[in-house]
Amino acid sequence: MALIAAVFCFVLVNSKKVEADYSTVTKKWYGIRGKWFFFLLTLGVIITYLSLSPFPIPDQKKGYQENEYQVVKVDSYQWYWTMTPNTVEAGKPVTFLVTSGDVNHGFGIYDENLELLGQTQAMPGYTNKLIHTFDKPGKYKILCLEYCGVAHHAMITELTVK
Ligand SMILES: [Cu+2]
Repeated sequence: MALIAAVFCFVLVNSKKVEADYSTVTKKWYGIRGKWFFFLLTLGVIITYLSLSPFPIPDQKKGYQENEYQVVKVDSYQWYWTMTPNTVEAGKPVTFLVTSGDVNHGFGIYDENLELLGQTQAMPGYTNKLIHTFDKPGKYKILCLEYCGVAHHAMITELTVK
């Protein structure tokens, strides 16, 4: 109670102090603030346009017929993946149809150096489509990107690209 009274008195005493005259300073800087706002707005619009214009990333559909796609059905569960088939060909686009049988998972495709090549969400009751073309044959890893429980880290499988 004494502390509240002390804070109250402190605020009361300090509220009666006369503030310095900042009118010349505020007038100058408020004018600059308006120009600065429009500069940042313009910069934001330019950066947004330049960064979003190449979407979708990458445009895999160019140069392919609809029947040239290899389709891989992906199901995810705590804590494993099922992929049918789990072998695809290099140089031909692969359509991954990704869903989940329980909770949300993250479907991430990694190369041998564990660099992320593509990813999408694996969601219960919904099928997400991810199109990726593998440039070279090899063993690719599928890791979960969304924390989904105690064995999330062990949710790994392999995709063979011939
Ligand atoms: Cu997970």
